[in-house]
Amino acid sequence: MASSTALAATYDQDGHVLSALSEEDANADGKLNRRSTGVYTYSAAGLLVNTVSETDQADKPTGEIDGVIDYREASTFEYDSDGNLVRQVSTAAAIGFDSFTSISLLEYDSRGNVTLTTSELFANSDSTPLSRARTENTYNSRGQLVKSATETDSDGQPGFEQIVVVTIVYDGVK
Ligand SMILES: [Ca+2]
Ligand SMILES: [Ca+2]
Repeated sequence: MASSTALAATYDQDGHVLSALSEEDANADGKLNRRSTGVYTYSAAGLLVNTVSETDQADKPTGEIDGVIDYREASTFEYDSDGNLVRQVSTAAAIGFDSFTSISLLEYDSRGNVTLTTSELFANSDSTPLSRARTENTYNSRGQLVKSATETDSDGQPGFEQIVVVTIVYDGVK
């Protein structure tokens, strides 16, 4: 069974993608079974600040889309004065079902290495997260990652129930 996928995109004068289109005809019968669009927005400094993607998808690859969006995802990105990403909020939803929002915060050292990442996942507008994670990174004098400790909480009870620590040793570096 042949399939065809068509891709198209538009760009601004700096080469940033502004919009994207993807169409799929999995059984090459001339009827699309999936159509996705993306829209991208940038700050004056050229940093990506907002994305929205929408998908219209048939029930099966041999089916045909109906023009009604089935899945939508939107993200916003915030940066510090050095242009490092410090906050990302993404919401995804299959239309008619629960939506899920993830909020991630990042902190950096003076070299621009990520020292702390926290993320939380929420269903709908619930104030209590379904799950959350916190990763703390430690670097040596050369700026190489030597330790990464991740705590995760996904049981709905206060407190993190799992901790994973990874340590990395480099030859000849103290
Ligand atoms: Ca088709
Ligand atoms: Ca649809």
